[in-house]
Amino acid sequence: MRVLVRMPSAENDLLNATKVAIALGSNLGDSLQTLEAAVIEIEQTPEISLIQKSSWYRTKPIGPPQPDYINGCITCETTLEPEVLLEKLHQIENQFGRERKEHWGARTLDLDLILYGDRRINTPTLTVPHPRMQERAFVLVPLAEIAADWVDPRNGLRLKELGDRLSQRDLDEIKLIKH
Ligand code: A4P
Ligand code: MG
Repeated sequence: MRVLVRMPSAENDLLNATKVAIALGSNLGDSLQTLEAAVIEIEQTPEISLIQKSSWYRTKPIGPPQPDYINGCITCETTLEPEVLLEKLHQIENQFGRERKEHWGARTLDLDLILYGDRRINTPTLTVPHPRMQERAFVLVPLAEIAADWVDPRNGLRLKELGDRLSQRDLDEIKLIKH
């Protein structure tokens, strides 16, 4: 009888890791400082390793009247399953004083899971790819900056191509503020 023993090792962890894209946003408090600190917090999670971080952009709010946002994106590798990763992101949001009052309302920190490898996920608590990513310059522009060739599994289009479909009006709503 053959017995397979799986040894936990850095190599195994790497083999099981999936590339994910996370969008960060903030429009309350010292947003830039919060976002930079949130990236460090994500990076310090043992099961997550940061691949790349985009520039930060000042963006006009979508939703009820509220202050401008700062938005950006990161790509990471993780061995966490999608729901566990979402839970971790919620924990970090809470750590930075996130309160959920109004739908699409102002927040100290919003962490959205945009892409999880090439998986399509539809559960009551998680939809991936993020259902509104293709219409949002504040997600597509920073994400295309660091992952232009990543393909949206819903339509086979690269992020760069999705970004090229944004209108000039959408693009006018976002301004690069920090590399
Ligand atoms: N949820 C489902 N799928 C996901 C996913 N892929 N990533 C669920 C993250 N969460 C996901 O989210 C509500 C619930 O969505 C979660 O409990 C989770 O189980 P939330 O963060 O509590 O609330 P929300 O962010 O207000 O809701 P939603 O619908 O995710 O809003 P969006 O689409 O993220 O929009 N304008 C600018 N300029 N910049 C922004 O960043 N963000 C929003 C929020 C509105 N306007 C904005 C911005
Ligand atoms: Mg959110």
